[in-house]
Amino acid sequence: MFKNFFFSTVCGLMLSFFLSGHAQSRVFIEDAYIRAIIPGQTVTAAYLTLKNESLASCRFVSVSADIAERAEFHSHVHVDGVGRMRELKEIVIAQDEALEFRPGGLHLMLFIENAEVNEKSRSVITLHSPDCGDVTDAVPIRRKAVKPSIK
Ligand SMILES: [Cu+2]
Repeated sequence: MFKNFFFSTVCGLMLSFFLSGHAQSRVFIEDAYIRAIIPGQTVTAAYLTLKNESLASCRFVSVSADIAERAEFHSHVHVDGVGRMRELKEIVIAQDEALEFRPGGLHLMLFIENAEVNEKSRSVITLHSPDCGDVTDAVPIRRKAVKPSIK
């Protein structure tokens, strides 16, 4: 009786140890898309959810996309009732948190010289973190808005 209790406790501890070990380095991108470039424009935005299921917070200092010459983290702020974008030099995502990049809020700004990239269907986006490593996803370029934008 006592032995059985002892064994199940040890097994339970070992199981939780393995599960937490497995969760390490789990930082990933979900629900990502890039807004198709409007002809004549040289910028577009990418939206995604960044999830941090690792055992530490992660600081991201830069972003890159293979269709863009340059990419930046942007936030949306209202100054005197006018919406403006601000570049963020870094973003931090705490352990077990999800960070949403959504229209009207935090987003990735992609600076694109060549509008022919619209013929592509995807772009590889990579977020660079000195403490958590690179997080990468092949992100679809969305031609049409899925839902009407709220202004
Ligand atoms: Cu922007």
